[in-house]
Amino acid sequence: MEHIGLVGLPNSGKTSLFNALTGSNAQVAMHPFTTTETSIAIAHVPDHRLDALAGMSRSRKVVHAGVEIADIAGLVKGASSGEGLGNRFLAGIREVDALCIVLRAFNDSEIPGESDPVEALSILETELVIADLTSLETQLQRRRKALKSKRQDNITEMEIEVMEEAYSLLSSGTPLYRSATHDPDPSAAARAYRKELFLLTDKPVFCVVNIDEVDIGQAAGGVVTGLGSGTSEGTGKAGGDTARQGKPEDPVARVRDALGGSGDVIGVCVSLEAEAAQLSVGERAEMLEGLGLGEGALAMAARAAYSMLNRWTFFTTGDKESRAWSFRAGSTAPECAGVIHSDLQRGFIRAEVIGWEELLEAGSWQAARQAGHMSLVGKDYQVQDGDVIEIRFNV
Ligand SMILES: Nc1nc2c(ncn2[C@@H]2O[C@H](COP(=O)(O)OP(=O)(O)OP(=O)(O)O)[C@@H](O)[C@H]2O)c(=O)[nH]1
Ligand SMILES: [Mg+2]
Repeated sequence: MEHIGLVGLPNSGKTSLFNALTGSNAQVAMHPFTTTETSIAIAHVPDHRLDALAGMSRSRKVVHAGVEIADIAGLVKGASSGEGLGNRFLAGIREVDALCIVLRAFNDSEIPGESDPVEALSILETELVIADLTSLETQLQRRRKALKSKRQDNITEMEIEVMEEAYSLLSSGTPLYRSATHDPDPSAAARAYRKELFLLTDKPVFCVVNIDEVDIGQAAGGVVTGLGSGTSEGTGKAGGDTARQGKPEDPVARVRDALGGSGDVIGVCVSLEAEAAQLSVGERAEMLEGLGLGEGALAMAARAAYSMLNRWTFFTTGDKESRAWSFRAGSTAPECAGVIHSDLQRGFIRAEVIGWEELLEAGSWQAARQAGHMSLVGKDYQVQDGDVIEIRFNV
């Protein structure tokens, strides 16, 4: 399961977001550093395609894909040299596959903390870069020494090169995820090796800008959408800009500019989403709809995380269960079968595949098969996002 860490300054709303995403009840408070230890919980990824398929199959059970979320202690300027909770954030971040940077843009004079999201982003990036530099320096020294004394002859030039390249980027203040040159098309070996360095900024990022309630009302459907490099950027920007006439520039747009395309940026009013998350599914949909928030931020955040991690979803459906399975984009049918169970991959014979929309149109598996809409695919088939699959196997 993918693992995403929430990173941000104190009082940016990380724990509130964590609770909303995972249905947890971790402590939220106005004082800084409320969270001191990392907590981890699973967020179910809302998916309307799965709901529709489950409805069609009258499934007794519906299983959404999940993603693991870690709520990490806040960090402040100087954290890498001991300010605030110091390096407590490091352990939490090392483990995750991707970073969700939470930036406060809501104003509340009673709650201390930075409320300029661009300033916050710059502080966070500086701390992450310093932490990476420190860790890389130690690793480089160790490697150079080993190379010199020939104690360890399995260190290659490539490895030193990868380290030095990363070092020079970080020294110029650039988080690795911002560097296009860092990742044009490194060899598989270089890529694998870089992962072993466990650098914090060598992970994909996306930003959640925690906006004010008033801004949602004014920018209904605008500010809240717009996955930076993704599908709805146009509408997101347009909505935000027109809605904010006479106001300072849209904080989401400002963060998007500051991040320069290195990750998706989503505006979320975390306090509202947290409230909505307490409601039943029906009431929640009603509340979000009433506020012009559509499906809400949780689904959007999950999608941003998925696209960032290069994950797609396939489905299985039947009267017993409908289920969403997450897989690495580009996987073959047997690899996807292996996501369900290793036996299915080992004994894979072929699979019946149909797009989720086509299946819904047909009305049932049976009807789709009779109408000849089902494809019978072999081991080379590359599974597409939204495919519904039935696997034939024999072990
Ligand atoms: N007005 C407003 N307040 C919010 C919003 N999100 C969070 N808060 C408040 O901000 C304070 C801090 O929220 P938390 O979720 O505890 O923030 P955190 O980032 O986890 O803070 P630390 O654990 O201290 O790093 C609480 O009083 C929340 O109620 C929001 O969208 N609007
Ligand atoms: Mg917290």
